[in-house]
Amino acid sequence: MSGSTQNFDAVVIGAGFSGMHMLKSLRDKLGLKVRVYEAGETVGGTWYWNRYPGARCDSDSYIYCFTWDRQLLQEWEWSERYPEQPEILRYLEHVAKRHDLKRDIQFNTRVIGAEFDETTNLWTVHTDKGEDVTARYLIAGVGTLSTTNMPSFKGLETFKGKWYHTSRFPHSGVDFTAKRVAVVGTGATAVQAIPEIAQQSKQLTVFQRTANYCVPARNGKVDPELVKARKADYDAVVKRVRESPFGQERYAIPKSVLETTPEEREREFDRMWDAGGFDFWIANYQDMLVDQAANEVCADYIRRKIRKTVKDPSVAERLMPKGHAYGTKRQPLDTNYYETFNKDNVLLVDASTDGPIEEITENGIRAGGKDYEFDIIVFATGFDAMTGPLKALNLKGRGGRTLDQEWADGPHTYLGISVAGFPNLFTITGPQSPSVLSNMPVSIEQHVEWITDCIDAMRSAGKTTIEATPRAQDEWVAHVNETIAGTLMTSANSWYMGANIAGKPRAFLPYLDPEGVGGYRKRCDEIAAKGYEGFALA
Ligand code: NA7
Repeated sequence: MSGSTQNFDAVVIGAGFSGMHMLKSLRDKLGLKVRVYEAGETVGGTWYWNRYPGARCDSDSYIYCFTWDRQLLQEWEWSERYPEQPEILRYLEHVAKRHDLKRDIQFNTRVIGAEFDETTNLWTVHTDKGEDVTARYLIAGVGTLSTTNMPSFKGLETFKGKWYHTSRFPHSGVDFTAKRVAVVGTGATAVQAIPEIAQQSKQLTVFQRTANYCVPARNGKVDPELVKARKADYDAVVKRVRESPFGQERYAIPKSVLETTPEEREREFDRMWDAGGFDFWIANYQDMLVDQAANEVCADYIRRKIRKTVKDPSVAERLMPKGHAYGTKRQPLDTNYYETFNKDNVLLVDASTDGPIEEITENGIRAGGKDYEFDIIVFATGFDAMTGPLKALNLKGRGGRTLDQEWADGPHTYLGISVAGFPNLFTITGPQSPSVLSNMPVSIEQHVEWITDCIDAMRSAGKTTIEATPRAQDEWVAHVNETIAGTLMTSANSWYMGANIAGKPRAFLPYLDPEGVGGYRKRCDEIAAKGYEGFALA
């Protein structure tokens, strides 16, 4: 270490929703000296990187924002029900300016490693700019869906056209006019992008590996009276979402779908379908995700919708999900997704019926023995979710142990906030916390508040380190796995299960608290109230 090494109380990695709030909280509430490192050239995280056509949030804008700035909740006017990527980025820029956050954020700088020094009890953090700094606390706000999954397609380097991954789209945009375009993937990202690209391009071919169950978003302007009512009621709104099952004002129907008459459930399904958004997924009948027969009733409704919307019966058949239960993969929200396949310039190539992608050629894609020619290929192939961004940090805990070693068979954390053997490391919305199963800002704020209180309590008590005990961690991992084992979620090849990445261990990555994000919050608060039960403080 050189004599000029800078020392901070805390280093925060990432300047998205998590890192921005963490900085605000540690700096302005606790008075800590904080440095944030951010790989992008400005704030925004996921909303800085994901610029593909149609990129927008799937949570309603009135709850997809910071709630710690109550004044801003009143002042900010979202233009639509679901904010579009540029609008969210504008919002985050505004917050950064309003709270003077950028002076403590170093942009265009990626953290490439950090190790815990067992003699000084400090983390040394290394960046790609050649800096080494030390910090007592290391806080990862690296996001859950930020490590791009770009499968190694044979022949990609030979393709003469242009290709892009949705999560790394050019800032200047892509001109699809008069172009023959391929989209690979049909996850939540592709479902947003496909209708937009179909409108802009000459010809669009969609390569589908697994058909998805999509439900309508029903985006649009929000009734000004409703906006007004929500603003007048924001304290209660915030309380409700914090205590809710999924960080939204959505609650399951407390009844088995199998106990309803066909007419009754059809009415309920129609209501949810017409309302749009996540209702059909997380406010459906309570046994939808635990009982195969109940699930099939819900799945059947969506299949009937697909059949009705898509004019060509053979295309409709191929768009119909088979082989996984409804809701076990991330719910895509769509705007004219199924309708897009009625357009003359849109072709569906389905891996199971038309044959899988074999290779990328000079001129396009070969699938099922057939050659398709393209000017542009868009890969909407997702992310190495949750564990990927943390592993990429190359952290070394006690004894030089790495997360690759600790997590060889899937994540091991305590509460999704802490990892045994990695003292003073906090992971905002880390694996085995509700995170991606909730409206993200709600879970981010909960972790940021908890971490801030924890550091404050440590400082008051004169403690230098906090770390999860191996026993508490083992019990938490067992609890996370037991909880999900009673559902259908483990049956799908989803990114929740790590199944989208070759060689990734099969393990459920988030945590589904039976009592929702409200129950999880209570658990975390009780643990803190009991003097950080399950943690060792020294
Ligand atoms: P997803 O949901 O992981 O979707 C990726 C899509 O790409 C999905 O349809 C995959 O098929 C497909 N895929 C992945 N690898 C391949 C290969 N090698 N060949 C063909 N097709 C492939 O990512 P998204 O970006 O859509 O969404 C991620 C989250 O971001 C989203 O859920 C929101 O939370 C925000 P598969 O289903 O694996 O068969």
